[in-house]
Amino acid sequence: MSAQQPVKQIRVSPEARRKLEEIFEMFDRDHDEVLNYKELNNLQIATSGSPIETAAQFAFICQLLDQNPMRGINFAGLARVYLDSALPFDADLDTDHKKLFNKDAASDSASSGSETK
Ligand SMILES: [Ca+2]
Repeated sequence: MSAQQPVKQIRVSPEARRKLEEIFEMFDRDHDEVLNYKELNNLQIATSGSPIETAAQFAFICQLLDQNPMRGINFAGLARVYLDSALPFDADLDTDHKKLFNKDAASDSASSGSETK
């Protein structure tokens, strides 16, 4: 038994990967494959309702994810935000994905009059 396993790559199920890709593409507005401060901030506001307050905070997040703050967070970095339990983020991929893409389900009411099969 080894004392400690190095954290290299986290496991991402196909479903989680699809959700991550949808979220990433939605917020990577300039399609440069990284989420910069502004883009990650938009994601943060859309999911948690509160912004990343300072560029320093963004830089700190980048450091936690082994990302370059001058560029931003790439797909692997975003995956770690949601799926790496060693990191101090409490974001839930399914919850956030629903918030972003499934607005109907979030405010599901008893009426199902217009539902199609
Ligand atoms: Ca970008």
